Formats: sequence, structure tokens, C-alpha cells
Amino acid sequence: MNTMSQSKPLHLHVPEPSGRPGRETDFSYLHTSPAGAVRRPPVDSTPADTSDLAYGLVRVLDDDGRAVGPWAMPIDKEILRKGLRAMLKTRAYDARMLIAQRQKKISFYMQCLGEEAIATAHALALQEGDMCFPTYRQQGLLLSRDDIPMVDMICQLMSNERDPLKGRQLPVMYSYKRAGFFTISGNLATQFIQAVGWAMASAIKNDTKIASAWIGDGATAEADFHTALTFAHVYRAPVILNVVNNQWAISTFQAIAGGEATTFAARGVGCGIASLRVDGNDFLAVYAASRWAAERARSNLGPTLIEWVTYRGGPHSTSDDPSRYRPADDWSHFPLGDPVTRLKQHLVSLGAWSDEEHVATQKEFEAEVGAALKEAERFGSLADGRMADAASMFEDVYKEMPEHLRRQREQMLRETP
Ligand SMILES: Cc1ncc(C[n+]2csc(CCOP(=O)(O)OP(=O)(O)O)c2C)c(N)n1
Ligand SMILES: [Mg+2]
Repeated sequence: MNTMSQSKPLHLHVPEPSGRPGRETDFSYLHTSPAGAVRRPPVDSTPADTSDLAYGLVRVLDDDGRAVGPWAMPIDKEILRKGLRAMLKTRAYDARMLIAQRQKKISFYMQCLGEEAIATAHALALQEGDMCFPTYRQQGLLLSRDDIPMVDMICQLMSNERDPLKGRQLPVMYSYKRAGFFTISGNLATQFIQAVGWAMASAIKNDTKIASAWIGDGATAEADFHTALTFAHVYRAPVILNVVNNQWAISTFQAIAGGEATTFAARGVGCGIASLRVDGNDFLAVYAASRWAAERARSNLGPTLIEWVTYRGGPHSTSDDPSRYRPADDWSHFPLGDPVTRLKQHLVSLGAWSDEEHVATQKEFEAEVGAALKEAERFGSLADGRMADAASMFEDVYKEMPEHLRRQREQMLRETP
């Protein structure tokens, strides 16, 4: 036994955010790289050869809205315009649904304010038939498509007579198989193991489809996250592993989930997975990194983990009050800015957008969302209590309804007025 060592009392380190209500956040904790500074390795790089990228920050748009550096790829202006429209549509939808919740037309809502670039740009980088396993903050995957009627989505929020999910899911927990949008599970981190399993099945069937898994910074502390990484690495599953680091998990700062002395992207490298840490508020960087990861997956080069660095501009949900735990104006000081403003600036500098078109597009989507809400309300809302028929709960349990369920349904219909 070493009798020389001094016995100083031990203590634990409990991470704390630098900002609290009334005290401005010191965002120097967020290590950033200048736009264009981070290299773009070949897609067939080994996971270990991406180590530096797990600690840097892939960025394309500089402060003047120019696309610079090795990740600036040629992108059709029409795709960028489509992207900006998708972000504006998502923002308009979120803003109106927040009001609808306050008006007691829906019971609950979750916005993705400030994070719009991630899902909308990622959706444009995937192919038809690929499968996303989203969380509740990837509505942009749906709203960037033309084939998902907004009215349907609002009927889901209202659990009304035309809710495609018949009132069986919490509002915002959409499901659209045809849009590659797997049914959202409220049990966080399950998306990761399910996506890796789906990707492995795609490879076992010698298919060409890839999966895209979604998780937040906070949920990476769940065991499912780590299990998924092991399987993805071992079998080189064709999957993109998205970690959306929006700095907060309800009222818990990202450092509590382990983002203080390392990065979430670095988890991937440690597991033998190619990893990138990317500016999630930079539409061009999101698109380029998503394309890189998708190409790797589709070429049997294995999974990629991407940490998207962003900021949750709004409350966690309509049940949360962030002014209790962070400065009210925190978002306006976030070093990576607002994804809408940044893509707008870029498109204006290319001569492919204008202030007038911006305002007109905002108005166009406000009107579209307003009309969709009105149409959805025709089928009932929380306010009037018209909801999916209770007898429908016996449907879709088995492929063919067994005798005992048939009897229970008949009894219910007999006994309820
Ligand atoms: C397994 C599990 N644990 C806890 C919860 C409760 N919960 C819902 S959202 C949330 C915070 C998640 O934060 P994060 O993963 O950072 O995602 P974000 O909301 O920021 O997008 C928690 C703890 C849950 N839904 N599932
Ligand atoms: Mg979070």
C-alpha cells in the first residue's frame, strides 16, 4: 500500500450551462471551425481517417453567404430554392400549430424552430424507398415533400375523424410508409436500433435502399444508442446515424449527456464508424454531408454518424417553459445563426431569391397552412370532441379480426350510446 499519497476528498464534476436566466450564455464552449476550413475526405475513407472531422465543424456558408471550401458542391439553384421554400413552409406550419394548441384545438405540439435545415436538406439527399426513423422534431422530412397533404398531418394532430392513425398516436407522432417516414415512437433512442435493423435487413435482401436514424443529444445517453452503433459497425449496415445536437434535452443541457469534453460525433469514431460534425444551420453543409454519408451507405462502405450542431429555438414542447432554465434571448446569440436567414442570404447573392419573394412566400405558406387547418377542423378537433370512432380500436390489431375481438366490438357498440 502506498502510504505516501495524500487523501484529498473526492468530488464529482457536474456540468453546468454557462448561461442561465438573467446570465448570458458564453457560447465559446461550442467549438466551431471557419467556413470551408474542414477537409472533405474521399467517401471510401476508413472510419479512423475521419477522426479530425468528428472534432471539427463542416461548414460551407461563410458570414457573407458565400459557399466556400471543399464541401461546397455544385447544387442546382432550383434545389436550393426548393430547400428554402421547405424551410419556410415548416416554420409557418409550426407557428400556426403552436397557436392551434393554445386555442385548444390540439392537445400538444412540438416545433423544430431553428433546426429546419437539417431535415429538409437531408430529405433532398435521400432517394425514394430509403427509410427514415425520425423523432418528433423531423417534420421537415414530410413538409419538404409534395405528396403528403398538410390536411392529413393536421388531422393526426387533432386525432379527429380523418386522423390516418385513428387517434392511436400522440399528436406529432406521424407515420408515412410511402414517404419513407417510419412511425414515430415516443420511446427515445429506439429509432437507432430499429434503423440499423432495417438497414441490415435491406442488405440481407440485397436491396439498394438505405436507412436514416434520428436521435437527439440527450437521448444518446440511452443504451439503445450504443447498441445500435455496435451492430452498425460490425455488419457495416447501410445506415446514416443522425445525432441532432440542439444543445438541450428539455431543461437538461447537452453536457449532461456527455457533450462537454468531447463531441457526440466522436462516439462514432470510437465505435469504428466514419463520423462528421456538421453545422446543422448551414443548408449547404447539411446537403453535402448527407450526400457523402448516403453514398457511403449505398456503396457498401458502411455507416456514417453525423452530429448536426444546431440550437432548439423554441420550447421543448407546448408543455415546456424554457425561460425557467435558459436566457430568454439565447437563440439570438447562437454563433451558427438562423438557417433560414443564411440560405436566404446565399440565394439572394446568387440572384435566385429576393426580399419580395421571401415575404410573398411566407404569406403563401401562412395562407396554405391556415386553409389546411380550416379544412382539417371540418373533421373535428379537440375543441369539439369529434374523434376517431372508438370501435376502430379493434381494427389493425390482427390481419383478420379474431372472434373474441369481434365479440368485444359488438358488445361495445351495443352498450355505448
Ligand atoms: C426512453 C425515454 N426516456 C425519456 C423520455 C422523456 N423525454 C421525452 S423528450 C426528452 C428529451 C430528449 O432530448 P433530446 O434527445 O436532446 O432531443 P430534443 O428534444 O432536444 O430534440 C425526454 C427526456 C422518453 N420519451 N423516452
Ligand atoms: Mg436535444
